[in-house]
Order: sequence, then C-alpha cells, then structure tokens
Amino acid sequence: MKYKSLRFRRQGAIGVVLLNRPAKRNALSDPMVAELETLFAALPGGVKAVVLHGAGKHFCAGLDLAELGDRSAAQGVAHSRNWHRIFDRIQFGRVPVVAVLHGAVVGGGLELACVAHLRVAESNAFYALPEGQRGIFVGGGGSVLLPRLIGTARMADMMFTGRVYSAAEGQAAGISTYLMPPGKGLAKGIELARRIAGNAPATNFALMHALPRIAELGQDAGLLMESLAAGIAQSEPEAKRRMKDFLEKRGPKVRRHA
Ligand code: 1HE
Repeated sequence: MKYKSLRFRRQGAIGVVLLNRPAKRNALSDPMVAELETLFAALPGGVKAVVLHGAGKHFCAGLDLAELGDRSAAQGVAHSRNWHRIFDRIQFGRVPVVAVLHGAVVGGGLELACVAHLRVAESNAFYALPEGQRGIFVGGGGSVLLPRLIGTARMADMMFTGRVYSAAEGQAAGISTYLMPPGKGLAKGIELARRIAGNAPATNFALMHALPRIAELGQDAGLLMESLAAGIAQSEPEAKRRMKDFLEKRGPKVRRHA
C-alpha cells in the first residue's frame, strides 16, 4: 500500500511505521490520521510488533493547525472523536507498538506517543502541550492517558504554564522508559520490538488488552480479571513449553543487565 504521509517497511516480524511529513514537522493532518487508521488495520499477518517513529528533526508537532479553521463546537467534537476512535484502534489493536521519540513530541504528537505500549526517547526529545497557550484543549486522548503516565498535576502544569519537559525530565516523570543518545532510538526500538514479538501471544494480548483495564478497576474486580488472564495464558501450549524448557535447563534464566 502507498501512503502520502507515512512509510511502512517490514523487518521480519517487525513493522516499522514512519510519520513522513517532515516539512510540516509530521503535523497530524486529517488525511494523515486516516492513513494511520488504514495502515494499522492492514498490518500484514506476520507482523507481531510495530515501531513508530518520525522523519526529520521531530517526532510530531501535533494537530495540523492549518486545518483547525473555523470549526463549530459540533465539528470540533466530531474531529476529536475521530482521533479517539483511530488512536483506540492502535492502543487496543492486534500488535504492541513501540514509539521512538525525538525532537518535538508535542500536542497531538504526545497524545499519539501515549497510545504506544512502550516509549523510547532520544535525549533530544522534548514534550509540551501547547494547546494551553493556543486557547484550545487536548482532544486526542491526552487528558485520559497522559495523567496515567505522569500524573494529573504535571499534565495540568504543562497546559497551564506551557512548561516544556526535556527528555531526561520526561524519563524521570514516566513518559519514556528508555533514554538513548540521539540517533540511537530506532535501533533500540527495533531491538525491544523483537523481544516483544518473541513473547507468547497470550502474554502480549493480556498486556495490551487486560492490563490497562485492570489498572482502572477496583481491587475486587481487578484481581478477578487478573486471575482470568493468568488462567488463560498459562493454559496455552506455548506457556507449558516455555515452563518445561526452563525446568529442563533449556529456557533462559533471568539475568541482571551489565
Ligand atoms: C506546522 C505545525 C503544526 C509545524 N501544524 N503546521 N502543535 C503546536 O502548537 C506545535 C507547533 N509547532 C512548533 O512549535 C514548531 O513547529 C516545532 C517546535 C514543532 C518545530 O520547530 P521548527 O523550528 O523545527 O519548525 P518550524 O519552522 O516551526 O515549522 C516548519 C514548518 O512546519 C512550518 O511550515 P512552513 O510552510 O512555514 O515551512 C510550520 O508552519 C509547519 N508546522 N508545526 C501545522 N502543528 C486532537 S487535538 C491535538 C491538539 C494539538 O495537537 S495542538 C498543538 C499543535
């Protein structure tokens, strides 16, 4: 499939998706968001994890402000709901997504990063929610997902004051969980995606679909749902094989990283 604002390539079981509108800092236009929907819906069956990154000096400048125009309240709601639907399909899709962040990760770009399942940041990344200064509000799921990563107080600060977080601050606050030197993020993202793609499918499914829901439940329902996910995963032949491999000294031990 040919895309105007995206590029897709395969590296074995890994799909690499590039936001490819560098002249506009990968700003998310309506057609580009629609392409994201098409691409994620059409992922080849053999793809088991995706790496998402941006072309040029920035990951993504957020909403394409040139399209904001003269929308009515109802049109604004519809636009936001369209992003929700598409971003939801990525978050609760078929395969885990590793976002590799560099340069500007702002507004809707940060919201897109939030739907990924893992975030690798290069040390030149920076995070902001300029919506606060532009007189608007987040509309791509940021108010739901970002507080889960960094807390409501930090998100409110970003919007109230225009505060920009550096990559190191973003790592400390919980936006990213890997911090790499400039230019090294993609290789790290692919390495992590390969590791994820090697997991048992039932484990990845539970991590994508059960864990975020369990985290929103009370203890009672949460523990029950955990038991259901655990029971299903351990009953899979794949889990039994992995357990047997360990007991028969073929499976990997847990090792501390050097
Ligand atoms: C854009 C956009 C954009 C760049 N929409 N065209 N997002 C923002 O408020 C962020 C606005 N952008 C910036 O602050 C800066 O562009 C960056 C820090 C991201 C990058 O700076 P820089 O110096 O590398 O690039 P530039 O010179 O500012 O921009 C290069 C071109 O990209 C320029 O167009 P040109 O035709 O004059 O070359 C810019 O106009 C264009 N460009 N960002 C449209 N965002 C679901 S709700 C989500 C709500 C939001 O995301 S609001 C936050 C929007």
